Amino acid sequence: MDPVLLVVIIVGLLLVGGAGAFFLRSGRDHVPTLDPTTTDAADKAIDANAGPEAAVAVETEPSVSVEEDEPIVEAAPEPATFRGRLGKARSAMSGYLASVVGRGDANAETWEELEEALVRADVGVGPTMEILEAVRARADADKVTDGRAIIDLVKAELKDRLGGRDISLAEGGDPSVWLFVGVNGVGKTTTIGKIATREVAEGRNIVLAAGDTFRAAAAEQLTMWADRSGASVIRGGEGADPSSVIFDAVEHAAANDADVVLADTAGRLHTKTNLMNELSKVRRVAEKGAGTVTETLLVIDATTGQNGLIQAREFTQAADLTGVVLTKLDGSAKGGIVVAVQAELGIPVKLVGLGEGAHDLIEFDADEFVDALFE
Ligand SMILES: Nc1nc2c(ncn2[C@@H]2O[C@H](COP(=O)(O)OP(=O)(O)O)[C@@H](O)[C@H]2O)c(=O)[nH]1
Ligand SMILES: [Mg+2]
Repeated sequence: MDPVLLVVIIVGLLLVGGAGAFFLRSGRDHVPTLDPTTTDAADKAIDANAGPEAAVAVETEPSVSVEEDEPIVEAAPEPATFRGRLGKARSAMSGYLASVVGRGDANAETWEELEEALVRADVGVGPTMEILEAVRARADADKVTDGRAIIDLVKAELKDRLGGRDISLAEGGDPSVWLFVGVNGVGKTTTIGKIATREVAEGRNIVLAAGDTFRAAAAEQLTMWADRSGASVIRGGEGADPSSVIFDAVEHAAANDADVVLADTAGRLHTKTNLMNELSKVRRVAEKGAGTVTETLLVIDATTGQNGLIQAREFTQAADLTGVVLTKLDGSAKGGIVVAVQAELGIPVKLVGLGEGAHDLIEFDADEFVDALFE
């Protein structure tokens, strides 16, 4: 081969390869990472393995550094909506609903299909029967026979049952303390991070309490969220008494005029008595000083469906719950669990997690939720 041609080919290949590598690299550099190991803040914590006097580390400075010559432009986050994130739940029901609509006038199969649709969405057998009974009565009274109109009655019934609750997060302490409880992995720490992001953006002074002292990684994860949101975090060492960490966080909040302490807890559920003792101790100690516990929120993972309800019953008996945060509704075909949770527990679903990002948390709006589920 002509040596000149060979050189041209080699130079060409090098140029193409170099450009490719450059784009890959710069692309990667702009991807925000959620990996807790990337924060060095965790290393600054003082390890303390004991009692109420346990030393705690205070993190207030975000450890993010931005290089001047290469500004990081983060795209504005797409706000999470029910409509955008409930695709799985919607498709679990859509076949049955289409069949009901396609039939026109209702017959016995219509009611069976509606039942199947609601049970598939994890509304629960009991609530499904109650809802359909009410809808049947309404349809009879109003002489409604068309399938689509009956679906509208189902939607109206669901909205009635789910709506009209106070979903605000109560305050009134100085500081207020919001406790987050629930079994391991449901999304407590992530939810705290999301709420911190929202509250700090509204100009509020927020303190996170790393009350899950069972695993070192839990405090690191919370510290990462504190860094990202601009909240401060109080943490103890691995195995420290959770109550003492929360106590210290309340003290820190009071001394710094903070508005709210968001308290993380471990999701251990050895026995019911154990859980009850632990939660009542946390609450007592949190209120020992200037703080008042104004919310105790149970976090439930929507993908566990009816199993989440079993956990919920345990926690309802162990603590005075004020609300539920239902997480991972984005990845769940079981959106109807909202109905089951409210019917069974009688406490409102206040917030819903629709993803892993900082902005993927929305207030529970019954009308929007039902419309998104049936669209
Ligand atoms: N898709 C999705 N994932 C979530 C949501 N909330 C939490 N997660 C993920 O669930 C996992 C466990 O969350 P974590 O907050 O550590 O749970 P904790 O053990 O209760 O504190 C993590 O991978 C989170 O990113 C949500 O609303 N949607
Ligand atoms: Mg956690």
